[in-house]
Amino acid sequence: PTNEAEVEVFSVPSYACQRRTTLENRNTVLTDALSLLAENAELSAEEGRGVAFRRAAAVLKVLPEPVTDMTQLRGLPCLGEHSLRVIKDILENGASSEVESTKQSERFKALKVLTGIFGVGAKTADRWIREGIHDLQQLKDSRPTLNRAQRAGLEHYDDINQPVSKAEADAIGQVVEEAVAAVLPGAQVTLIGGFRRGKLSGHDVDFLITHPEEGREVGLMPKIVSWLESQGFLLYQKTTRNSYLESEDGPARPCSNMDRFERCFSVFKLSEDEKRRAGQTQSRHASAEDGGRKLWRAVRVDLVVSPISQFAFALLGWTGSKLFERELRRWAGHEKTMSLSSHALYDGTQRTYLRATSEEEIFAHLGLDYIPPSERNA
Ligand code: DCP
Ligand code: MG
Repeated sequence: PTNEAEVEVFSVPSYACQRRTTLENRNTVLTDALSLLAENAELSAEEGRGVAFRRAAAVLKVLPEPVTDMTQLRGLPCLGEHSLRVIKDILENGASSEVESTKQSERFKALKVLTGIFGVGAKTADRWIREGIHDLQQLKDSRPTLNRAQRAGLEHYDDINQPVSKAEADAIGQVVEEAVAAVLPGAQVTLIGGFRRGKLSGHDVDFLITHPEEGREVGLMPKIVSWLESQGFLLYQKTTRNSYLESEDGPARPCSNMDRFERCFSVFKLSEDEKRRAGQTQSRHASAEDGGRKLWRAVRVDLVVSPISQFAFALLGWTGSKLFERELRRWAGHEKTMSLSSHALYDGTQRTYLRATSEEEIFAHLGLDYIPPSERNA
């Protein structure tokens, strides 16, 4: 629609889970700026501000045209005073002074470098910065006590901070399929996270594993991990009982099976061999030039095992994006008096858990139009 001044005016529903957000984005200059401010807020323990910037960026991601004039933003949801100021600055001056000064700030740069170490969160990075540690050399020189994850993170820093391609994700997928087929025939592996949404690269590779017969997945994760370890695929791994619920704000609790839901954080060793076997690189033989050249890379891989009864919830909960997930839970709680987790959906009005065997059913329970993974890139 257009208004009197003939400027295009957009209309957008307020929850990201009501919108179709593809990877096509006409406003990357604006969304990159707001995402950087979101990241800075998240790294500074200002979660509320982080979410506000993420929501604002997500609204701009669905606009069909580049924003050229502030009047086009009239009536759009989630654009607070602060985000509007940043957008205005960019439209008028080509850049936002706040974004530029954040990018240049020693603190932001140090937080980025230090949290780039797998196993290091904002809290640890902040403590190191207060101790005067701003980069990896200073960290190494200060000989801090590191846990096993952080030691692996530091050792494989460059690899882990290099984006993972879809081809690499698929090659790892083949190995995981092989592991699962070896330890529990009939178990199923699904690529989740950003790659399921159609992204061409990611910071890690995420897989969800289940078995069509309830209960057969019990004890599966340690077996998969042992197989991968015996074949030399794991540079690091830590298997935990799922901690997803504990980190969430919702009170959703599954009625049973929660202890079966396991997660493995790993650093995977992906060699040229696997990529070749997956048919992605030219067939070649080791040559003299390979002397000293590393023929593998480290990749962050997350594995999740779910019982089939919770599979649809796990699939929906682990496909993302993070903002899309957050908005689904906010929609459930605020608009439907329901509580959604990656295990279950609880209806607070009927005081009962709602069953679902597909993502489509969960959207239907929530009174939302179905949004396919490729349109959850909020
Ligand atoms: N997830 C979540 N909340 C968490 C952890 C995970 O909602 N605390 C979900 C949403 C994510 C998915 O799990 O999309 C996978 O997490 P990632 O951090 O790997 O995110 P992506 O796969 O979306 O991004 P990337 O491409 O950077 O890996
Ligand atoms: Mg991921």
